[in-house]
Amino acid sequence: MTFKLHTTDLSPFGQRAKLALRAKNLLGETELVDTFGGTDALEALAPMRQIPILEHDGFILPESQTIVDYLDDLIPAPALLPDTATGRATARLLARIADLYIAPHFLALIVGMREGLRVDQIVVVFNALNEGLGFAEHYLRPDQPYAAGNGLSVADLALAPFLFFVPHFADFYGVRAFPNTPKCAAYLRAIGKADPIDKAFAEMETAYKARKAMLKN
Ligand SMILES: N[C@@H](CCC(=O)N[C@@H](CS)C(=O)NCC(=O)O)C(=O)O
Repeated sequence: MTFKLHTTDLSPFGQRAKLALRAKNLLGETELVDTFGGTDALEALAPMRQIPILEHDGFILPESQTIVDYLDDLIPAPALLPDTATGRATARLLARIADLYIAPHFLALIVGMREGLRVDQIVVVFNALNEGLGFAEHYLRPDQPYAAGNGLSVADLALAPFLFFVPHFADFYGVRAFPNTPKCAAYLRAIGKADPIDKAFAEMETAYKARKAMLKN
């Protein structure tokens, strides 16, 4: 089996797909194409022109969650969904909360790193982000390293890469991280030590530092 993943280390969507390849032990047989989104080369693969895009034996698949689900169908073990119906539903719900209520606010913060944001804009974006984090907070359990079930699941693959950025962006914009979501903060600390999330976080840390250094010049 050969895989090709178009992605870049800084992208939380890309890391979600890459984490699925790591979890399934497929990274060794994956060609990684380091690219940002929005290029003509990507449009030739998928009309959304966004990363990540997975290629597998001629099948071309965009959309991070769809890629995760595809890999979980293709290689069933280790499963990326818990055993029980409620556990599976909770994992899917948390991944959906990440996509619908957390991810959208990151674009403004990423663009703002380059172009700057006024204080009132920073307040609006972080209020919205904190509301989205509050939705995840409601479903996270205290004292559990994983977001749903007893092991790594689609919930961790979706949530952790976004939560990674929360303290970094809070630091960058001079606001408090997780002001009303202590379970999200504790979850981030715990999941960041779990394999293979630790490897994704190490890559993201390096890529984030490089981005900040580039913006300074
Ligand atoms: N819903 C998509 C979102 C992917 C996405 O927004 N990717 C960004 C990079 S983090 C991108 O490629 N942006 C370029 C563009 O939209 O032109 C997914 O889950 O894969």
